[in-house]
Amino acid sequence: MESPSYGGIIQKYRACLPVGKGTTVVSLLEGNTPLVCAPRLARWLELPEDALLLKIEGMNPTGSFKDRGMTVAVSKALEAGARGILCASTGNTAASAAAYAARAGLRCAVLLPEGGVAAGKLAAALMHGASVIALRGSFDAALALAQRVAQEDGWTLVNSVNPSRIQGQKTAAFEIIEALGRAPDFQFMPVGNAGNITAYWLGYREWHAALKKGLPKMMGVQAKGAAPLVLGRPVAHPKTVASAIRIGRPASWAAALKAKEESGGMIAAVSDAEILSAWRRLAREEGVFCEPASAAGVAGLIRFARGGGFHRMDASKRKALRIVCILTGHGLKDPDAPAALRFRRRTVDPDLRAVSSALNALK
Ligand code: AN7
Repeated sequence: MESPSYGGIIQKYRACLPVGKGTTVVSLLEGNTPLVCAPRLARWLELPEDALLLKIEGMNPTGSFKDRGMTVAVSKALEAGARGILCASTGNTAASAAAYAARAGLRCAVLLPEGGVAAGKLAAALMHGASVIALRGSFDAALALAQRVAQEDGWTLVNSVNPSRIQGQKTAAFEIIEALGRAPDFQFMPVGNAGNITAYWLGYREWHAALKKGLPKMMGVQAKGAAPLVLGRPVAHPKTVASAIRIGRPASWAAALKAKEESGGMIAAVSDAEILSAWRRLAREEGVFCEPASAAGVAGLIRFARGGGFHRMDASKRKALRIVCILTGHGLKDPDAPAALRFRRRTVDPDLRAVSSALNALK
């Protein structure tokens, strides 16, 4: 059934995507996500109030940006008569693959780093009927194995090394351009396996090639304990509170560096403390609950702004400044993560005085 209004990213951007008349579109109406301003954060960073925008990719059907690429990858897999789809994942790719496979009537298998996947992501993969295999090893080991299984056993790999994934994901850049009427000046985003930064840069460049207008500086952000692109070498045992980007050997390594260099951007690392602080600030002051990995991009922005990164700009440019932060996944994906912030709460008897005194104590 065709949706009467918005029909997902393939319907909207068909002309720019590798789909044909023979492709049966597998969609959950992904994309069309909000671009929300963050005036308090902007003010705190001494930026113009309307300078800062959050692209809420957690509003996609399975709660992360992965759905944009997955609709294309699964539609193509179906068209090709695939036996099933397979991925390695820190969680969001698995949840997305499982949902789109369910919709397509395809089998789905996911290889996950044992103990390294947030509860909401694992729950989704299981609910959608995926075959879940926990691997005693890292995401990087899981991806290497998934690539071999795909080659030898004929599964279609739907990690972002699958070019259809990148094609679908690039549509987020088109949406940002449509919302702003131009590309932003800066885009901050978390980087794990580096598919997303590769896809955005592709989207922005395609638009630029057609219209010859400006391009954003691509500002990729990794967690300090999982920052191979900053260190210039793979990290054997990546560590960070942000489980989604606990990745030591990004598959799209070269493409991420290319995006950084061609755009005049940077790839930086932030500490777990900076990630948690940015994460809490977004939730408390802007009402936006993303997952910790998503807050890494915002932590990178905070570090850049406080280091005077926007000071060297002339006044008129500064006034029109547009900075977009990509919030890649929803906060509810990882309900255990807030424990790291040690919130206070009280348990009391159902009694008016007990509740009043608890309210006072929590002030
Ligand atoms: C919330 O699901 O790699 O740099 O297997 O879930 O394109 O890898 C997730 C990555 C950022 C990093 N934010 O994006 C997976 C997986 C969130 C994520 C990233 C991920 P890439």
